[in-house]
Parts: sequence; structure tokens; C-alpha cells
Amino acid sequence: MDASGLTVPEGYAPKNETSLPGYLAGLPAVAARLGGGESDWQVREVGDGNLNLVFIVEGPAGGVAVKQALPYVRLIGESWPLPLSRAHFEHMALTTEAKHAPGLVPEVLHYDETLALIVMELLQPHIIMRQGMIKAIRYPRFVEAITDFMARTLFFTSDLAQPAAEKKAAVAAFCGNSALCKITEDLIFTEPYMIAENNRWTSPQLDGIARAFREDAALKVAISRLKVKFLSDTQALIHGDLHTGSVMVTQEDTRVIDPEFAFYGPMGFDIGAIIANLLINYFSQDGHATPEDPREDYQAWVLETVEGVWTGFREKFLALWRQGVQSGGAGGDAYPAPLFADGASAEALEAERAAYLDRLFADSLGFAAAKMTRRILGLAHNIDLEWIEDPDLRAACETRCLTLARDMMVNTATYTKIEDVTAAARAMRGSAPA
Ligand code: SR1
Ligand code: MG
Repeated sequence: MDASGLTVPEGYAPKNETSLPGYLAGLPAVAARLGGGESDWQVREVGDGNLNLVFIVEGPAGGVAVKQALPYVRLIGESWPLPLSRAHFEHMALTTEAKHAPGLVPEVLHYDETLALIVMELLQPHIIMRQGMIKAIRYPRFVEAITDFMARTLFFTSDLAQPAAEKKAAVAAFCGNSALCKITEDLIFTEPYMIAENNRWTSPQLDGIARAFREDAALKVAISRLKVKFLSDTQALIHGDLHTGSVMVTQEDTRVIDPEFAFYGPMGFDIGAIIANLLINYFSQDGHATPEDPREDYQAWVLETVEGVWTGFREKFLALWRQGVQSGGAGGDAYPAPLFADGASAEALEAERAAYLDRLFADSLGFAAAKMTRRILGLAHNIDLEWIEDPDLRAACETRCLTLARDMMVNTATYTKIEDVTAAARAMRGSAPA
């Protein structure tokens, strides 16, 4: 325990600008990357997330990023303890993701279990995608990269590609990340639909819709169905917090960061997270547009991106599945190749692949809706909407987003293709008062 009563291992202490250089000087590969000596290194704490410390360290030869877990939720403080073990799960997830999706995650240079600290390559000149999107910057390579990332990490860790015993061992290895899962279970699947201390929203403008959500029986059944899936479905290793704040971009490069919420869960949770955060940005643009800086063209790009994410993911996932079978089996124990060797069964398998992806599409839309809702009615909000200063304007954008989210969650089956979602988003803007 440390002085405040939080559980930390012997040897753990949060680093700061003063203590970090001496620590890094003891890591030869890191020191070589920085160049010069520790007195030449500039250190800045830049963490703007909800949980951790993040430092950028720059030396004469190069830079590194250092992420260290705190034994509590940074956003709230020491009153909300959180295990340091999340750094262990993040490190494991980064290792697995690098294997299946090389070049799409930051390179890990050093991991210190005791300090719950990961030293990574400094992604430069990358910025957090959400920040770029708020400024209406387009990222032409994003769809290609994120669909590669999701298709490859989800396919290769699923029962379609991973032998059962190996997968069960991997499921077990990530099972201990339960405290991070619990945050999701409470903050996404429960609290926005009840009175809860953590909740906040644009008030009084959204008081009515927040109450309507709390009194909506169909919605509460729908979110609870999604929660059961999140609790019990070990479909693949998921990132677990794949919003646009977990993506760093340039015009050429895309990297997925921060998989501390990783565990074996439903694939649709990751796909839905990306779709949700794009849609949140889409609705938020009406709050950032000015006569000199209209955002309609950008909004059209965001919706094209939503379509590209699902369409690209679907094609790539199916291609990996088909390739696996053609090369004598992808390695997984699901859909055993000998069962589908004859012509009629091969045809049935192809139809089943499409049905599998249809089920995944419905899951993804449900999870997307859950994430759109939590960012407006729950604890942790998105700066896409938060940075709209005029509360009436912000509330108008949020109401459109919530209205679409409610329909996507309760009437999921009416959305049979991704264009149904983008058309509904467009219609929501068209019909709502500005
Ligand atoms: C108390 S943590 C709140 C949120 O921050 C993280 O980014 C996750 O999205 C989590 O739900
Ligand atoms: Mg994060």
C-alpha cells in the first residue's frame, strides 16, 4: 500500500518530470534512442485521458512516449482506486496486436511490471484523431488502416483462427482485467439508464431526454441484452476502448493506441466504438460550423468513412476466413474444414459466413448506440461535443445523436446495411431544429 492506502507493489511510485530521466538513463536502448545524456532530455507530462500519466521525452537524437498507470482513476482521483495491472493487460494486448496487425500499433521499447510503465516509440508528427476531426481534417488512409487492424486482430484471435486450447488459455490470460471491464459494464451498460452519481449531461436542455431514457423499458431491455453479450461472449481479443481518442494519425499513417481495456469479448464492441465515435463527430460538426467554415462537406466525408469502416471490415474479415480455408484451414476449431469439404456444404458455409457477418453487423450497431449514449448521458464525454460552447447548440447536436442511438439500439433489425445508418444520421440532421 502507498501512503494514501491504495494497493501498489513494493517499488512502485508514480514518475514525474524530475524522476523519469534517471530511470530512462538506465535503459540502454531507450537512452540510445534519445541520444546525449539525461540532462539533455526534455520531459513533458501530456496525459489528457481519464486514467494514466503520459510523458513525452525528447533528446537530441529522438523521442519516446512513456505511459504509467496510476493506482486510481485520474479523472476522479484517489477515491476511485483502479488496479495497476491494467498496464500488464495493455502490454499483452499491444504484443498480440503487433503480431496480427504489424505497423498499426506503437512499438514497445520497454515494459516495467512493477512500475506499471510502458516505454513506446514516440509517434510524431501524429495527433489524436479526435482532435484532428474536430478541426475537420480528413484522414484518407484511416479506413484502410482501421479495417486492417480490426479484421486482423479480431479474426486471428477468434475461434475461426485460433485453436481452442490456445484460445482458452488466452481468454484466461485476459480474464483478470475485470476491473477495467467493470468500468465499461457500469459506465456504458448501466448508469446512463438510471439515476447515478457519475452521470452528467447538458442541463437543463437534456433533462427531458435523459429522463425519457431512464423510463424507456424497451431501451433498458436492449442495453441489457448488449450487456449480457459483453459479459459472456469471448468471441475475440478486443481492444475494448476503440474510440477516436485511441487512434493517432497523420495523412499517411494510422496507429491504434491504449488497449488497456483489452479482453476476450464481443467483436462488435470494437467495430461499434469506431462507428459511434465517427457518428458523434458527425453530429458535433453543426456546433463547430461557422459561415466562414461550413462543415457539410466534412460531414459527408465522415459518413463515407462510417460506410467504409463497415464495408471494408466485412470484406477483409471474409477474405481472411476464405483464405484460411483455402490454405488448409485457418487454424481455428470453429466450422471444421472436413464438415464443409463437399460442394453443397461449401456453398452452405459461404452463406453462413454472410450470416455470421450479418449478426456481427447487428451487434456492432447495438454497441455503437450504447457508446453514443454513454458519451452524452454518462460520466466520460467526448470533446467533439464538449467543446461546443453554446449549451443550446450543443444540446441540439446531442439530442440528434441520442435520438439516432435510441433507434439503433431498439430497432436494430431495421438497419440491414450500413447505408441505412448513414441515411438515418443524415435524416436526423435534416429533421431536427438547428
Ligand atoms: C473512469 S474511465 C472513463 C472512460 O475512460 C476511458 O477512456 C474509457 O472509455 C472509460 O469508460
Ligand atoms: Mg484510453
